[in-house]
Amino acid sequence: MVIVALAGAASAFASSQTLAEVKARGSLACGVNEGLPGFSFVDERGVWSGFDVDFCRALAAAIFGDPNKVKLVPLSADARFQTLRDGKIDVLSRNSTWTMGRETEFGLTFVGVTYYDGQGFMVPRAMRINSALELDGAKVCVQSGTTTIDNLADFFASNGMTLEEVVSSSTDESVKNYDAGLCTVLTSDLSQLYALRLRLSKPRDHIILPDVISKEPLGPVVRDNDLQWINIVKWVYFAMINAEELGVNSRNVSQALQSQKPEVRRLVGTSGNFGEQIGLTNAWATNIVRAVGNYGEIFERNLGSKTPLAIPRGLNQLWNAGGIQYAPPIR
Ligand SMILES: N[C@@H](CCC(=O)N[C@@H](CS)C(=O)NCC(=O)O)C(=O)O
Repeated sequence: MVIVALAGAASAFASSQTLAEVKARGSLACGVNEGLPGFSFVDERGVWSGFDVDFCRALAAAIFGDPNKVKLVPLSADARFQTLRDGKIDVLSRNSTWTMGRETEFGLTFVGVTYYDGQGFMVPRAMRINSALELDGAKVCVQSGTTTIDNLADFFASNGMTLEEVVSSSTDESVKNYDAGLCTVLTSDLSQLYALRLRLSKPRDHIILPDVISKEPLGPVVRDNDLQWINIVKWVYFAMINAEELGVNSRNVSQALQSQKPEVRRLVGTSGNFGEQIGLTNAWATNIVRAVGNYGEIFERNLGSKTPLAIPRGLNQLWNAGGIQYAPPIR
């Protein structure tokens, strides 16, 4: 019995390490992309914005009640997982695809899919190509350390086509190479193709082919050895989805505190103590929504129809509105 009790105490201690460190430091260290409009982008005044950046802010809001208590750490595709493994960041929120190998090889875990994406191709309109199956022999610009480069090889091999890869280690370089005509095709996650097209000298001269050659479930990543931290990051994402589903947003969240609806009360913490059970306060979800909004607001602000990217919600619509974004209930 004594042994069991000690083992329980030891694991409770081990499981709370990351949260304790973040609180002691007074800020969250969140790994993000070095520069991808819509997802993670710093402007000339040094202000960061984007879908992945807002996730970092949501997590800071849940922990500290303050979305600004976050240090954003820009990371290349090559460096991101090792940096997380090494403990230099608390969470990675950087357009990263959930794959089995990334979890097993690095001892990491993806907490959910905040953005369902897929890989596509961009080509000059003047090529008059309608399908990726017409790309036999093409020179393709692609970035190292990504699922993109592996899918590219698989797609060409499985369709009996050859290609010449022009590999670079940053998006900047890939885009420059493509714009300079060093390759005739640029491949990446579709969401990124929309963003990267805006950086070309003549965006209108380029089209995105209709083919989607892979599944790219993108989401936040943490180390796999801290269950409490895994739960915090996971439920921050679920809270954003549940808030949208329940109609709770940044404008009406104060009224939601008066709501008598049981599901809304559990979300905003006026009933139950779900926040405290994961090591936060019961205002955790209210603080998220007040600071950055619900999932739909975050999507629209960064990627939606009123932004230069104008990406349709598609698969990222809620499950009850034609998409597959779905969160377990808070109860
Ligand atoms: N989702 C894919 C691709 C992610 C990725 O890093 N894509 C590149 C190509 S656009 C990128 O975002 N690069 C930005 C940078 O390195 O600054 C993955 O997880 O491997």
